[in-house]
Amino acid sequence: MEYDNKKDLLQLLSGDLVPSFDSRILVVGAYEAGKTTLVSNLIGKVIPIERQSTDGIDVYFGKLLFDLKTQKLLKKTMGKTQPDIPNDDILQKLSKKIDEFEDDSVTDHSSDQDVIPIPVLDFAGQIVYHATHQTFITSHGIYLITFNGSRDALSDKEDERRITILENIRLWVSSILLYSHPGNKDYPRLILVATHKDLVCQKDIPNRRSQLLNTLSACFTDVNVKSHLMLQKLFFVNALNENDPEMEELRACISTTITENPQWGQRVPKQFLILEMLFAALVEEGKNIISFEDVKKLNTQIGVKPLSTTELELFLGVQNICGKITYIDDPKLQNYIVIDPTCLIDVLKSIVTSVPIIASLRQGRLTKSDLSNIWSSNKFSNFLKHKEYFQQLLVHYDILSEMRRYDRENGKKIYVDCYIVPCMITTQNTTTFVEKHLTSDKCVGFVFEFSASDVPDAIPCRLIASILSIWNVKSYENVDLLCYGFVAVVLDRKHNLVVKTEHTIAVYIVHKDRK
Ligand SMILES: Nc1nc2c(ncn2[C@@H]2O[C@H](COP(=O)(O)OP(=O)(O)OP(=O)(O)O)[C@@H](O)[C@H]2O)c(=O)[nH]1
Ligand SMILES: [Mg+2]
Repeated sequence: MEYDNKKDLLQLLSGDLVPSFDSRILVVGAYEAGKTTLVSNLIGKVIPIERQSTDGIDVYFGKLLFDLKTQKLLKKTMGKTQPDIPNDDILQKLSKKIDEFEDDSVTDHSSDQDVIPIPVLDFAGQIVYHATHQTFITSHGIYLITFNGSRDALSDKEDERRITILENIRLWVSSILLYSHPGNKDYPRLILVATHKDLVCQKDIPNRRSQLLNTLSACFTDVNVKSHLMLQKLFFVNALNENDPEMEELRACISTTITENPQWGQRVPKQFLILEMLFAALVEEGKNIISFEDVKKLNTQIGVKPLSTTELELFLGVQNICGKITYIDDPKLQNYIVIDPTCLIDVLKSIVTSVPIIASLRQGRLTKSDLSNIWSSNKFSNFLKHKEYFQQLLVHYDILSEMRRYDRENGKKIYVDCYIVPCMITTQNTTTFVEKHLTSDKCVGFVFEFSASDVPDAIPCRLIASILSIWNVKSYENVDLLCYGFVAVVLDRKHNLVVKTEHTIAVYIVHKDRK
């Protein structure tokens, strides 16, 4: 099978190739750091005056335009037409478009094709979304790690979890490098952007900038991290001011970084580009999920030689790695493809926004019927149509943990009507369990420390999800020991398993009365 795949790939790559210009900008950082304001300024959109917290993720697809001739980002995007994909005859027109594209040399295009749309993803700073952000992290992205530069990076807490600005930056750096699996020593590129320059006295700005840079340089000393992180310069902007010269410098820096990406201008099979554009056209029409069977049908209508099924799977796999679609090669999930990347966030949003109605969610519990109820509202009816798929997808990403329980007698699976949602747990452990039972004469434990970085949020959630899928939560002093960063489960009559996640991950096996 592997041999066949390789052969298919080689054959595919010797065929009709066209250059692909693909990049994305991801703006991350703590809650209220100024991400949305920065993005509006970057893309030339009206800068919001009224503060509105970002809910989930805002994706401005194609809003930032890159001019291939000047190799620069265009400042104002208003008035410039987006490459427009017509609804009728989509296939024919797309394939014609690709033909034209292929005939031109890279530097000599006719007007409209000079401009490549670059998606800008504006992430929500709230903790609850961190667990899903991993699905958007790709190795060919440019990340703007944003923070409020007017505050003290070492001591000012800027987050619901009350961690410092520096700790928040460290968390983002480690998550990005962990999830993007960098195959290249420079990419992804991480650029640090401090906002709120206007709140610092003019004469103190140079001092403040070098102070921040020193703090950051002292924090990131690992060579493998430093090669991705731009530490020689700190952009310090007033994100509210569209004429801030440093905004222009930031734009220029992003332009250069885009072209330095080894994948920029890489040649790909023509069919890949046609199918990709076709997906984009379907998203514009409001579709966010399609079946594998439908993709197969589309593939036969692209006007050029269709891809074989293996090649099609390869294409979908590549698109998934790039974060453009969700295609999971798992028997329970492979029949559908989510073509709109914001869809997963909307699924999570559907759960998050239900907290006031479903109180048990604060303890991380959600019944299957509650989930169906949430999705029966008009807003989320699309998820109800593909209920099985989306439930499985949430389980796959460890957002939902399925409790797998089996009958002792016949080994058959028992139906459990409840999911656990680890990332939603907010209750704190107020019991005396830790003092009384996590003591050296009753337990053995080991602690995982992550060298060079902190523990990304999704890892403890994943660990807790898999533990809960197997064992039952321990009840102690009439309280379930399932709290934020702390869970205890019953292994057998004498033993409990405890997991504590703070800056490290600690796992303990606790005996009822002795070691
Ligand atoms: N004075 C000043 N205010 C800023 C600057 N950047 C952002 N703000 C303000 O800070 C507040 C938060 O900005 P947002 O852009 O919404 O922050 P965010 O990071 O997108 O917040 P979330 O989406 O909730 O995580 C808003 O009231 C902005 O007007 C800046 O450079 N200077
Ligand atoms: Mg925002």
